Amino acid sequence: MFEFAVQAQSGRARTASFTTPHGTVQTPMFMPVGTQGTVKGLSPQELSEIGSQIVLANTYHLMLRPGPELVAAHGGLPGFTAYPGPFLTDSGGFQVMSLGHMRRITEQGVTFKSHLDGSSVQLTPERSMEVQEALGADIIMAFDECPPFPAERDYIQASLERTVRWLDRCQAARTREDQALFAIVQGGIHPDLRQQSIDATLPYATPGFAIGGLAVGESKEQMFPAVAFTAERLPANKPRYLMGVGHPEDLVAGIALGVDLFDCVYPTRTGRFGYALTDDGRLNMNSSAPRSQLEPIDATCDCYACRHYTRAYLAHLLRAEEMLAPRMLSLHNLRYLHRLVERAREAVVQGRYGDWAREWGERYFKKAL
Ligand code: PRF
Ligand code: ZN
Repeated sequence: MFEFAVQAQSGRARTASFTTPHGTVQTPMFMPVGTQGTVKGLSPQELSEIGSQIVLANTYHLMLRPGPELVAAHGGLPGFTAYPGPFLTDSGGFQVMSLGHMRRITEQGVTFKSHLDGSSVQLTPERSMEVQEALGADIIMAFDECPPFPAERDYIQASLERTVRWLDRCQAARTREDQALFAIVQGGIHPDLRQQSIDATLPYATPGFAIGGLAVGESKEQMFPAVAFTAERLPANKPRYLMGVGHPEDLVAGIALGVDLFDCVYPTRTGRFGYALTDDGRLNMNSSAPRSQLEPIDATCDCYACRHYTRAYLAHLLRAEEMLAPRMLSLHNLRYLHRLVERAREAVVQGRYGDWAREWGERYFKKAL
């Protein structure tokens, strides 16, 4: 269980399989975000059809509503949601910081006011493990703190040290053997702080490691060196998960640096807003051009929307505010990212990842509109 088997390598990029109780994940992989136990607008059947292999859900939201006991009464997330594959749950700290108000961080944990009813809630490493065990995902995340950007260096250091103490408490508190606990490396964009976080985190020898604390407002020129620095210091025989990153160009660049897993609301959120991802860049379906275009979003895409609908029809649905539009654009965008990682895996197997990535980037950034 939780075996990570690297099949091929091309530069620092690699392709591997990660075995969990609910199925094997072929990496590199993009995880759709199903915060509330649903990828917005899409059924589990649709997710399976487009090649989703693992779905992310959030401890913070599900703990406040409907509560972990109700999910546990369904046998955990697979029974509750009818998505039969693996889940990963995030630990809650990051969502508290972005959604909860009046939060207070102490050594014990985070106290915050619920965004639903304003009630006071405490989340600690122990409570996060308890809730994540009840939710029953195959991969659970350590309870960490992701400082905002920018933050004082001293604060980032104190925070990463606390995150390591919280990891220690997470490992002591958990009771299930059938869930993989992933540790999260912090340290902002400072190489020495990243190093400190890595040095303190690696001894926990968790079955996977996440790169946290990035994509929080820093520039890409600041983010990627930190990804590169961290990824190359993480063990080669464990999956590396870059949290909250998922624009197409970030997947292509992250994979080149040895990242295996990604998640982001981007494909579904931008889809709901009327944007479609393609090899030629992001298409604005709200603009006037698509209204008369009789071709699919992407003639090479095998998603339901591209096999059945013209751009003109989808643009019409969007303008009429029909709910099929955000559904179909979410479906297409997720399929686009799944095909992107499929192509990346293929390029790795062929030993030409660098060339493939360059060719992909040249076209993606050429931009028609
Ligand atoms: N920690 C956790 N979840 C996260 C992050 C983090 O640092 C990020 C950073 N972009 C996204 N989601 N626990
Ligand atoms: Zn499509």
